[in-house]
Amino acid sequence: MSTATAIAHPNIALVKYWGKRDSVLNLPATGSLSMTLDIFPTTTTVTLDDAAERDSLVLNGDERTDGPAERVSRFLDIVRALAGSSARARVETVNTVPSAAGLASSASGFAALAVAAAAAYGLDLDTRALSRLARRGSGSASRSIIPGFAIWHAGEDDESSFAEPLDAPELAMVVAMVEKREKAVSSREAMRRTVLTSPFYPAWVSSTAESLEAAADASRAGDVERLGRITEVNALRMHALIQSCDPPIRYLNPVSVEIFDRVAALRESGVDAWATADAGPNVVVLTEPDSVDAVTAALTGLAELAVARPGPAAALVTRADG
Ligand code: 2P0
Repeated sequence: MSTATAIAHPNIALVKYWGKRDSVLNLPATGSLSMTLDIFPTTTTVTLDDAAERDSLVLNGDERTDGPAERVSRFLDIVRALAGSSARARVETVNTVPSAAGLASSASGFAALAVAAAAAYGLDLDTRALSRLARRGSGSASRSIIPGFAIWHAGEDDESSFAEPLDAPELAMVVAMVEKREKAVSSREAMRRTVLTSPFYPAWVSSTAESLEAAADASRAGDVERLGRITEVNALRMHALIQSCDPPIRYLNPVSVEIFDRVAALRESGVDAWATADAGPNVVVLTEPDSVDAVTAALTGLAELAVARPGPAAALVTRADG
């Protein structure tokens, strides 16, 4: 039985993906820009089983038959179609990122699954094809295929929507884990609701496309300050957009807001630091490596903290034919 194991890391977007143009192909309304982290890896093993009638999923030691298992099985259907195979698979995955807390476990999860499943089914995919494949599982996973900084091009179609590396200055992130509980509304549902109900959505799409251009230029030029400013503005615009849904959704809680305030105060005192947050209450502070200690000192007592630097590409660890 063919088996393969892969490791991938989560990523945090500086310019966010929020809204789809095509939910079958997972094509985003706009491109996005992120840093893949060197912490919280996901390790996934895919083992083909010719005798099995259905796919199976063991997630963090628990056999699952609910939503996550169905989502993995639908993803494997895409891999099987590419490989011309009908073999079912057993997927065992261990996430070290706190699951479903807005810390992008689906990004590392589907990036690791894409790499492991492609290898187990005998596909020889280059980085671009792996990024496109990971995108089908979860949009943000397209970026976790790439090491360090990545830009995910919105593209026109399946072929042109992929992530690739982007030159960037030396940066670090301080992850403030405000809450590890499962969020009330999934990103997927919240995105759908945003597109359907927010009157601000068209403005979000046009302004984010502009922010992406500006952020990519700033990143290539090594302009930390400009990149940081765009990051914080884009995050708060995304949260304002999400709050403008009907019924409304609010991911930031009072502790999250307090962290944004402390980061603003740090900037007043001359420290280069900017806050961002995904679809949850956790806040991530973008800063320079030399300022990590000042940021952690400012946030101590508010949340559990973890320091991240740019991380590696999603990678195959082992592969064996049985
Ligand atoms: C991002 N997020 O750019 C944005 C910011 C959360 C907030 O991508 O439906 O899990 O699987 O494509 O990638 C979370 O959404 O959504 C996300 P799907 P995904 O990181």
